[in-house]
Amino acid sequence: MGYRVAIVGATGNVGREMLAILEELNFPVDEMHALASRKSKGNEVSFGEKTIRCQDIEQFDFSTVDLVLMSAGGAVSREWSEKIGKAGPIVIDNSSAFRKDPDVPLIVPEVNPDHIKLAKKKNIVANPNCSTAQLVVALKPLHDAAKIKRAVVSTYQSVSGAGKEGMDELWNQTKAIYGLGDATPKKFPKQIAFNVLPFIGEFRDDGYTDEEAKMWDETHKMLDPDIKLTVTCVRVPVFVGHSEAVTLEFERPIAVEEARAILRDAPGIMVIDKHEDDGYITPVDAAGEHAVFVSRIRKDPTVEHGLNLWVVSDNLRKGAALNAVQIAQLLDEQGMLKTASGYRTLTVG
Ligand code: 2RA
Repeated sequence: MGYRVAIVGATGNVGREMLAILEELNFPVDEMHALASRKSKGNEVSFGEKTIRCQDIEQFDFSTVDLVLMSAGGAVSREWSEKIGKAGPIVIDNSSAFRKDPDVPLIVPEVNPDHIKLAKKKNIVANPNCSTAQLVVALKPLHDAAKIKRAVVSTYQSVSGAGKEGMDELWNQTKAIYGLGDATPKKFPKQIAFNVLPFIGEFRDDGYTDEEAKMWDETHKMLDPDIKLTVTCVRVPVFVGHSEAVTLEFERPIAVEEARAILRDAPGIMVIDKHEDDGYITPVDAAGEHAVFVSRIRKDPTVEHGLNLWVVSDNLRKGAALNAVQIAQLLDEQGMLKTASGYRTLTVG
């Protein structure tokens, strides 16, 4: 006996990855519904061997499903998630709409699985921002070992974080710069091909962007509000995979070898750290993978207990769709998901 699942935003980058990962991880699905706005109604998506036609969200009866994965942006989520939660199913929401809500758990299963019980309050679980998800997976085991006092993070975020339009813009501008079309920026504020943009999201009054604020707000909610975190988010001309240069200052001493061993043993992490020309990870290597990769682990000699790391992950997977499916697995393991005939007692592997 499996679940009746609906995906809102099924035709987007993350929606398609959600469908692929539910299938890859053998999540127990009895029925799958693809939902989209009226303009995408009738479009088709694949789920395993099946082709599913998108239905209009406005016409769908949410009381007929057990689990809803939302990936249609903040406005759609603000309009729908609470209504859906009240109709019965648990919503796993990929947008920023509920991440700061004290009655909604924000979950990365490797980091704070114990927060999941709070989902009963509104039937909503929030999925973190992509750049935060990979960061907290890497920070959690080091924080447990030596307590992080301060972190300085610079991101190198791929264009797929801005959706399919972001990917199309990089592709089209790259061609246009070689004389095959129009290179005018549309999705990004400046040219992204052969360039880097020190700006993601929207400016706040303090000069930071909301993308930067998400990283400290979400890290504080999931891991520890006492970690001092300062961030610069940068968009780079990479299709898939976010990278982060991370500088950490600890309360207690932690040697490079010890940190490497801790990270190697930690869930969800793969350490690739050899002092060879290709002994580190890049976003091209990480695309399509499930792990958070850590490379370039080295001492920061400018502070008393400091380390530098390079952290890379597939932003559409661990940064979005994979983490959402892992939350669904956690809900299943905890017996918090209802099926058509009651709660499942079996757990998925
Ligand atoms: C980005 N973090 O990369 C965003 C997507 N959630 O634009």
